[in-house]
Amino acid sequence: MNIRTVATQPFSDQKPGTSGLRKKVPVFQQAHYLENFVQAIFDSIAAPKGATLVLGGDGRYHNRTAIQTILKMAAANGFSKVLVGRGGILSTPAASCVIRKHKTFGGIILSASHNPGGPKEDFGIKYNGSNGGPATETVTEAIFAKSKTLSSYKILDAADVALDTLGTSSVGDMTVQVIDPVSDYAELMESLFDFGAIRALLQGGFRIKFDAMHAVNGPYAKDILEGRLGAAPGSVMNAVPLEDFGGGHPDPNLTYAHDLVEIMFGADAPDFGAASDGDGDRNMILGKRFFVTPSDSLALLAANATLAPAYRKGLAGIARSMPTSAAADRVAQALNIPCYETPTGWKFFGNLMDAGKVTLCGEESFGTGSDHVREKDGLWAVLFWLNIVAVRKQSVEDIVREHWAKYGRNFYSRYDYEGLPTEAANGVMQHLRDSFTALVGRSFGKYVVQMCDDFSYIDPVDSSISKAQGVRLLFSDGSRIIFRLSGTGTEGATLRVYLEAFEADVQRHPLDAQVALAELIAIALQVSELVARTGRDKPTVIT
Ligand code: G16
Repeated sequence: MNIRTVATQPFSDQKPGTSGLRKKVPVFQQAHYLENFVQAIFDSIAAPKGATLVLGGDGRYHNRTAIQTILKMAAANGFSKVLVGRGGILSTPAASCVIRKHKTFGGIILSASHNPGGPKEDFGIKYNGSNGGPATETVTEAIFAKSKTLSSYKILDAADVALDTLGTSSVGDMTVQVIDPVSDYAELMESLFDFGAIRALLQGGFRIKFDAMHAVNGPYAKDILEGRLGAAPGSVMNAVPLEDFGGGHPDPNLTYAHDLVEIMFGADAPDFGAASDGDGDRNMILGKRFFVTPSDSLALLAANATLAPAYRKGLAGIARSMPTSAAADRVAQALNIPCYETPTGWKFFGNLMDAGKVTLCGEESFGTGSDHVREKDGLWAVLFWLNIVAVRKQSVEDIVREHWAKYGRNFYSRYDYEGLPTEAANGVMQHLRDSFTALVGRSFGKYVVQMCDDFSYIDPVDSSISKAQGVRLLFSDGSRIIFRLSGTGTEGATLRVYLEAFEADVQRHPLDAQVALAELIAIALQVSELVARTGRDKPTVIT
């Protein structure tokens, strides 16, 4: 066994973003780049000798190469066992499930989530701790600090491991166990939802379409939806994970999941449609010619939670990220349970779930999940919806409309300006911060600015403080405009503008969110000087 200590120059650009380190593939292909970051992880987490690690990714380009490197480094760094998904595949929620079920020390997930894949596209890596959730701020900071000062890393000279057959092999003294990436996760889903009721729904002619977008959830959806639940063959489309996601952008929204959107808004639309992203943690829910916003989806799941076996006893609380609409807050109020508002990023929910303060969490960015794992979970959300539909025996649209009639409707939309020059995007944010004093009290037609701030959060569990999490303009009628820079892009900057207006009486209001939000959109553009400062007169994506 030959452990080599290889000299590395430190890298200064390995700061993990909202969800791990994400860069273009050629950046990761630089000599020692991946190795430097992996060593920084191993040095920061201080795993005891003999610890077990989980390893897998969304199957994108560079996944297999990176897995071989990480296995050899894990062996050189004293791990005794690594559980790897067959073919190097593990969806993000499945990795979280495996870490928890097998009580491992932690896991490494290789993914750039919803970003495109391929030789010139994105790759990513993140560390999840023993609770199955993304590394906390403290661990993330430690990894970044290490990555800037390392002078060497440890790696074992060994042959590559066969990843495509189940079973065990060795890398030096370390055991590598290739596991079925789906089975632990599928069993967990069966324990949460009423599979009998969903099966009966599907047998009764309820037609579904799930777009796996040639990403990681294909095998999971095939096994669970078509296999265990008996959905018609072909209900799962784009089911084979491809290294470049078939050239698509594996982000389940109305723009990028256009194949599915065409089907669901077409003449022969199925009753239910859904999609998930590159690593399987995001979801989009559609009814027949009907889109459910992620914010509404969270509120709906919370309001109907007791219809699913796992949540029959009710919810401890709900958490949503700050830009997510307040629809869930209204449900929490009705249920008399707490609702927490956190910064964007799933890691903020982990503490709340570990402390038993919340059961359901959700984000406007197509992420919903619960304390069954510590990641958001795309297929889980789909099964939850199917469980609710199976019990209520109503269409998705009817369920949502009844919800609005009861709780009122939070009209919601997000405008994304992708690939902006970083300086221009920062300029918009700074201009807004400089305008706070002038804005407070100002009227724009019926909208009066009541408060402006840059959101900051004190974690109720560990008291850590996260500052500058997004500029908020709060209006006296509860409407909101939020400006925030994305933490997941790899090219330039992405500026997101989130718009929300509450309407208690849905009968009185136009049904189209863009119509309902037109005035707020105009205000957002006016106060931010976005068009002049960025040269963009249109967003790249509207959801
Ligand atoms: C990641 C985090 C999410 C967060 C999202 C925000 O998602 O896991 O919790 O909502 O980033 O993205 P942005 O900073 O671009 O608005 P994912 O699916 O990329 O892991």
